[in-house]
Amino acid sequence: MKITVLSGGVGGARFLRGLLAVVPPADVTIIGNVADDLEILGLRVSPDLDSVLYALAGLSDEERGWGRADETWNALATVSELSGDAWFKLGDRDIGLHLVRTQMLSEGSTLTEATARLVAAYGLESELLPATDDPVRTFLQTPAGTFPFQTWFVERGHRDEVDAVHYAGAPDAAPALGVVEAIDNADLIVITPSNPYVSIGPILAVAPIREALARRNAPCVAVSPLIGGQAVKGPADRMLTRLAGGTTPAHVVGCYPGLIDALVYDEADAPAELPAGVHGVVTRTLMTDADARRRLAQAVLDAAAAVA
Ligand code: FO1
Repeated sequence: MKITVLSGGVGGARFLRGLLAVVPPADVTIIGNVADDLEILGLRVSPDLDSVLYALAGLSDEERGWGRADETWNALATVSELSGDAWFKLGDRDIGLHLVRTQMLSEGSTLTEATARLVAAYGLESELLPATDDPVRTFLQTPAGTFPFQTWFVERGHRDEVDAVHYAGAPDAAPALGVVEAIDNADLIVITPSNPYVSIGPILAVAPIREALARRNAPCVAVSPLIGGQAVKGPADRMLTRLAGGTTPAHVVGCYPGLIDALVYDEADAPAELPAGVHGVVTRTLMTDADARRRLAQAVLDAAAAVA
């Protein structure tokens, strides 16, 4: 069974670890968000692609959720001493990956090619595709001004309420090679438990990707990122409250109009009334350990079987 996963952020990477424990990794194509990407200290950083790479390679820092385990921070300390941009914390090991990616891009490779090389180097069997090779970037409009994603999220600690989300570059962006085919040819499409606005939204903002999902033949199952109406980490709950008017499973479904057939959501949010045509599956969604991750992945497969 071919499974295509739309993934963003830390929740996406955690979910994928569970999924790849219950299905053959070679059956899975991952489409990653790239609108969080940034250029900093001369390096091209793709946080959401890297969260997937590190998670699948068994290299991620489990507690932090981003970056590598056993990290050291010597380069960043020097950046700090020299009054450079140290607000975005790049560890020494992580920097090594950014050096390789940045060199490949500066020599003319696409992000898709650079990512494929990293996937191969780590011996991963799943395919990891950036949603697009074009520069799509998320901007948050807030009462304090409009900020690029990482400025708002990391530098300002996502303290500003969000009035609107913009995906700069999306109207002109083309899907990366293989992305639309992966959706068209999938037997199952999954949307990971990620922030609908800043993790999945930028993928769907690329029109041919959204269109492929809208005309899907395969079931599309989303996992809610909220538990008891609250985000496990990050600003998803505050964003849904302000932008969607609430944090129930129905509000999550409302972020994906016409695009999903089932929503897997937490028992703390049950019972929920979902819009017609969207099947609900209730389970425990907190991914505390390998067992919990596997159970959640299995719930997604069960949801797919129920709506197929
Ligand atoms: N998140 C933070 O909260 N603070 C950081 O300093 C930070 C650095 C960082 C470096 C590399 C990387 O791949 C991710 C990093 N993240 C950091 C996470 C990242 O900003 C977000 O988790 C994602 O962009 C959200 O999808």
